[in-house]
Amino acid sequence: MNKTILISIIVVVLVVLVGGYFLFYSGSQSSLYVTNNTNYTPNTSVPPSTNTPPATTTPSLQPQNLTSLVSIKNFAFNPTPLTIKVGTTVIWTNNDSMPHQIKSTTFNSATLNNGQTFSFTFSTAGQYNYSCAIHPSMLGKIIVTQ
Ligand SMILES: [Cu+2]
Repeated sequence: MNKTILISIIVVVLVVLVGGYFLFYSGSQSSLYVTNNTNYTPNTSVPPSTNTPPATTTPSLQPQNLTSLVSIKNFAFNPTPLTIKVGTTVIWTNNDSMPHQIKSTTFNSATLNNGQTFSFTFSTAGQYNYSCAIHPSMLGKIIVTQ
């Protein structure tokens, strides 16, 4: 009878040991899956790179915010001709002590005294000739491309 009890105890101990071994083994397996999950984590951190498309959206907004400057100095427009892209806003600044007034078939400014500016946004491609309403010999040209 004592031998039977001893054998059954040994069997129980073996079952516990084997069971524990399998538990540990499966535990180490699950820890392997955890490291796999952490390997997948960088993939889920890839979506922040989808923040890049907004960055490409920003440049598409920038052309609409483009500005070009034309200086009016010594009875001349500078630069002229000026080549810009559609959507660009041109800002003329009168740097002469004399007043000037931009005149064209498309855009016209008020009389610009020294330091005053006039701006016009070109939304259609084409060539735009303009002059000074006060000094007709002052000629300028804006070339608007797509
Ligand atoms: Cu003028």
